[in-house]
Amino acid sequence: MSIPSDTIVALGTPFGTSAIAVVRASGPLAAELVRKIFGGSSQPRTIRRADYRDARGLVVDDVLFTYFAAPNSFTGEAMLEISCHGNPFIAQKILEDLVGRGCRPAEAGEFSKRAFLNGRLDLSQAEAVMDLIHARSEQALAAANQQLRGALGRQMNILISQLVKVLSHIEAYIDFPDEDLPPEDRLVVVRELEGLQASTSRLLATSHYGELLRAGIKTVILGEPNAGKSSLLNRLVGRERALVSSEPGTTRDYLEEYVIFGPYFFRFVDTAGLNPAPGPLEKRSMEMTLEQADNADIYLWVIDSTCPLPSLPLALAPRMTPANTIAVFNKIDLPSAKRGPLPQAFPDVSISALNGAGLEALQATVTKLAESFQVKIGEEIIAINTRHAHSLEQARVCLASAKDNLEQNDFSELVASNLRAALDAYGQIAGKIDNEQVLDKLFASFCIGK
Ligand SMILES: Nc1nc2c(ncn2[C@@H]2O[C@H](COP(=O)(O)OP(=O)(O)O)[C@@H](O)[C@H]2O)c(=O)[nH]1
Ligand SMILES: [Mg+2]
Repeated sequence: MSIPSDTIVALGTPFGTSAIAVVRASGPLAAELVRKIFGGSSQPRTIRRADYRDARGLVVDDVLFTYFAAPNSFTGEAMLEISCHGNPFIAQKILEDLVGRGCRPAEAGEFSKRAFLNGRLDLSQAEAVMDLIHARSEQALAAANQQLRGALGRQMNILISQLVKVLSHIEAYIDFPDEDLPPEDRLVVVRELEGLQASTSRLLATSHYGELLRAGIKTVILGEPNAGKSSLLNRLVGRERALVSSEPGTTRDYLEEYVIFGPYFFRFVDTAGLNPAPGPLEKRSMEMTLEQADNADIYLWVIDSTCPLPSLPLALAPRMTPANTIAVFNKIDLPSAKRGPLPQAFPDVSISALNGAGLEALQATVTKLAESFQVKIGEEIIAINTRHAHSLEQARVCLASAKDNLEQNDFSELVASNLRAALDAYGQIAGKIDNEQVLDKLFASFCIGK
């Protein structure tokens, strides 16, 4: 990939009326733009106030601008940031003027792409910028901030250097096949590979948490008709979102609402009641409930505590475990029926959706469940995305076949090529794998080892 040589411009803030709008340009024209538009040269990283004059010399707006000299900018190129008044018409005029002066409108993500091409960010950090922009909860923000500061990149560098070490061992024996590898050495290599497999799996395990942080934690409220599911949704949301009625079967399809509890962002889904003997319309409603429940992260099983304990539908029972389900005994403002044991050791909370009793305890329990989805990797929050997961999955497959071969005492090119494929897969995460560097390392260990 060659580094682009044109100057791109774009509005860095949303198009609309606001206090200010920021237009930014990145590329070799930046210094010249400062000179031509504002006159004189500019001190880098210093905010200045000036009239923005278009190519005809007409004042467009009274603006603040900052010039960044390469490579000390977000993209690593010379950049110009202009804060104008937040009128879309002004922003548009400035953009048009900059294009008239030789800039090109930027494509989506192009500033970050340049930052990556110029080595300012690795790929996972560039992705973190997007996560940061879209973070909707405390924890999503913390994970994005850590990834931006290179947490995932550091983990990958550790794995890459470990793998390079294993690969150099193997390569040495391919190049010198007549030297038998002592069994102890072989065992060391196998152990190292196992270590890599374990670390890869640990990182992969953070993928679920990553999904939860990015998409919200899908929490499905289910239970028998009239158990109080819709009343609970209204309580959780803090307003009358769902229709509540003493008539069973009020909720026909499902309702969704997004709520932030503690450091997490939840997507609550209120569903139609689970009726063991549904009528034709109810049958479709229940199918929808099961569809929603199929990919839920957390289940809130609402149980009317004035009634005997219902049983869980067979289609759902295997998916609901103490790790993802909370039994919510509702209507504790009424005398409760004698309660049998729960089918599993679900954490349970007693509430009244009517008067709000127990709601705080429920929120705390839900947050605790969400927390338990986090996989600890050192002190840092790692929450990989699907692209990372795909690469790690590839690496895992390659490591497994390499290990299979090694265990059969096969120190062939096949093992080495599997390990190189794993290395490539690791490299895709940060987006940079310098083959020359790998070779240098190989040679270095080759010389020392021999
Ligand atoms: N006493 C009492 N009634 C409740 C409570 N929660 C819900 N209800 C009532 O139970 C009925 C069914 O509630 P609803 O939320 O529509 O249940 P859903 O069918 O599970 O969605 C309504 O008449 C509610 O007012 C509660 O905590 N205490
Ligand atoms: Mg309902």
